[in-house]
Amino acid sequence: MRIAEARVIVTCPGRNFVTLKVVTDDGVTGVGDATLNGRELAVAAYLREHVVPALLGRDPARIEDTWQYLYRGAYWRRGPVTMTAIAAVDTALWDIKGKVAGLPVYQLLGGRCRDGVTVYGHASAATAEELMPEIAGYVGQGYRAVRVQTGVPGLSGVYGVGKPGSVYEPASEGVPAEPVWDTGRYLDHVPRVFADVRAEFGPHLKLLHDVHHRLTPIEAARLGRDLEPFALTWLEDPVPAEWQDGFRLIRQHTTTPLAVGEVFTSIWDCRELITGQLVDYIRATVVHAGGITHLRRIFDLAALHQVRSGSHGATDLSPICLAAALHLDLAIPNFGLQEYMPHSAETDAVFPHGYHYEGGYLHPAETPGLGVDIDEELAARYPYRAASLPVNRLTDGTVHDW
Ligand code: EZ4
Ligand code: CO
Repeated sequence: MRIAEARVIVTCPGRNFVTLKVVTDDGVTGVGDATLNGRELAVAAYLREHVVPALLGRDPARIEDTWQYLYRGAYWRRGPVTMTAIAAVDTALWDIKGKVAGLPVYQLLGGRCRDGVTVYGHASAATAEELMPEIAGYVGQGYRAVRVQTGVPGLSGVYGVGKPGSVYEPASEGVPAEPVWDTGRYLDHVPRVFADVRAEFGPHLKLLHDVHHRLTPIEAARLGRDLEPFALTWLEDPVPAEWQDGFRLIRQHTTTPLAVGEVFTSIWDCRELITGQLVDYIRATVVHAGGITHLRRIFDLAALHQVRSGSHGATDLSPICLAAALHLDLAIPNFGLQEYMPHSAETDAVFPHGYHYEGGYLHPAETPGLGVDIDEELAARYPYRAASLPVNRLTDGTVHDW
């Protein structure tokens, strides 16, 4: 069997997605997510111009060899554009292997380690009053873990806080928006919110919070300490992800568990964090960290050091990435949690899939391969629309981390 064709499909059913569809000379197809939020066309060009021509005629069964060929062979290793492109190829080849074998991908990865994939939902609201019903809504649907984000008094909007009841969307059309950030107000407000949430929902609901890389290490250490009475499951992205030494400092001050990794693209970004046990959850994803093959390698290293998975699963990761994540989540011994934010109805229609949510768990499809596809005719009705993630500024106008 040979790779006969590979198509790069860009579509915007409410938001932009890039997809690679690999077709074999036997007519078997496989899909891979190649979406890099706000930089979509860079990956599309990398695939179209540099990767697809080299794939044609290759044996689709050689997944690891193809990964090595694309990673080592490029000379320019790592980085989000390269690793997202490699991920798309890798994911599509796993899908093909599953279809050829007649098995869902999790079976190829060693089979089930658990009955279902525990997911966490996103409760967010501008005010504490609006927040409580949001959390209650998730509890009512059977969620056992909820990420809690709120607005901060004195700030007009906060990244990661969506409108209750609407699909989460961090990007906006055109060039970046420039919201204003104030660390002091944030550090003062967040522990109060968690005190109220714990009082309302009791000790057993798993609570998470995402800092979005906006603090310094010592500020994050203080927040971790202030949140200790409320026993968070994790504090996410407390400082910019490349500040590996920063995590050592935070660790020295707090027992609040730490999670990081949604922007990581390879094992080299998190090697010290994992081997030094400086974090508790590694949140790298299939689509941005080199596909199922490389993410498995990261999770295996993490397993040796008591670090668990907590893969990113926001709405800018397509249903193909979510499907792939579920197969991996089911098969690894050190699974922690999976982020889950339902896609819009338009997105779900463009990516027909067999995974389903039930009582706090997601379950991958039992059909061969990943159990997800792209409806190319429908996708063609939604042309690309330029959109960007925001740029964070302090009150004096300085560009800040996020
Ligand atoms: O910032 O998906 O945990 N989820 C997040 C998301 C990410 C976006 C980036 O594209 O932090 O909001
Ligand atoms: Co996050």
